[in-house]
Amino acid sequence: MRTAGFFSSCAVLLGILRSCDAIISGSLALHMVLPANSCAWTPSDLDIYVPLRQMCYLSMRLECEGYNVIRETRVEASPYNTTAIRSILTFSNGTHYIDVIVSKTSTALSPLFQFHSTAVMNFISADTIFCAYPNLTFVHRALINPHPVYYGTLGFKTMAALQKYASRGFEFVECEEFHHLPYSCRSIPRSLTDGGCLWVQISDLRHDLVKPADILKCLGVINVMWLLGGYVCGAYPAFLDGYSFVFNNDM
Ligand SMILES: *[C@@H]1O[C@H](CO)[C@@H](O)[C@H](O)[C@H]1NC(C)=O
Ligand SMILES: *[C@@H]1O[C@H](CO)[C@@H](O)[C@H](O)[C@H]1NC(C)=O
Ligand SMILES: CC(=O)N[C@H]1CO[C@H](CO)[C@@H](O)[C@@H]1O
Repeated sequence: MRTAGFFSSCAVLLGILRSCDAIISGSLALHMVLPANSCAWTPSDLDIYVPLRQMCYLSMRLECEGYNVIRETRVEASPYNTTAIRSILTFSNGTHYIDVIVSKTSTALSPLFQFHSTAVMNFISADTIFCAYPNLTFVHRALINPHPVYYGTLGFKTMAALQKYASRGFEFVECEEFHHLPYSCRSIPRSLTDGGCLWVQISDLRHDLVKPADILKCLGVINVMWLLGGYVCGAYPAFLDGYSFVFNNDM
């Protein structure tokens, strides 16, 4: 894993992820998901997602590695955008920057399905690499997540993010072009335990196979269900509102 830039070793990072119930998402996770020969860019940023209860511990671990908070942005939700993100902390050691995205819920996973497109619905945990739309992502295709685009007050930021992935070779496609593939239609609900998700174990394979259910338990959830929604395929102007629901033990 290309983390040499941020920590003394990969083991340090995986240890932090494990002890803080945290995940990596964003460019680095996408980079890990794509086959090496199809990926001409290298990620320059590290985004760590963490649940609120582990934020202090994560800060402490990062400080031990020479990183200090240089900026904190609180994210306020409005009635039209119900973001799962509580705040974003930027850490730096002078030369390297790490964004820590703190979720409001009991799991680091909840912001994932509010991202701008399927291209970034991937994560790395201490044990696994996960991809929500492997059929699309592997061929550099992505569906736009309508909710942040239509309701996000940060429309221009979302557009900039989409532009970034377009410049990295992603083509944003219409649902109709791909919805014949299983689990690739915006109008069909998905869940972390359906057959469309790809899980690749990265922890020591000499040990027992780590099942997705165990990984989810470590990350504080039983399941997440989501629907991208948007204009229903072939039924314009019917509009389906997207959602993502987190199921956890506290329910
Ligand atoms: C920040 O951390 C990286 C990785 O450990 C290291 O290579 C770099 O020199 C550090 N920067 C400073 C200013 O210490
Ligand atoms: C949601 O709205 C609030 C306030 O209107 C804004 O600060 C925040 O950035 C928005 N979030 C997104 C994801 O657009
Ligand atoms: C065409 C294609 O890539 N199909 C794959 C879609 O994803 C499922 C489940 O991950 C695979 O079994 C298919 O082969």
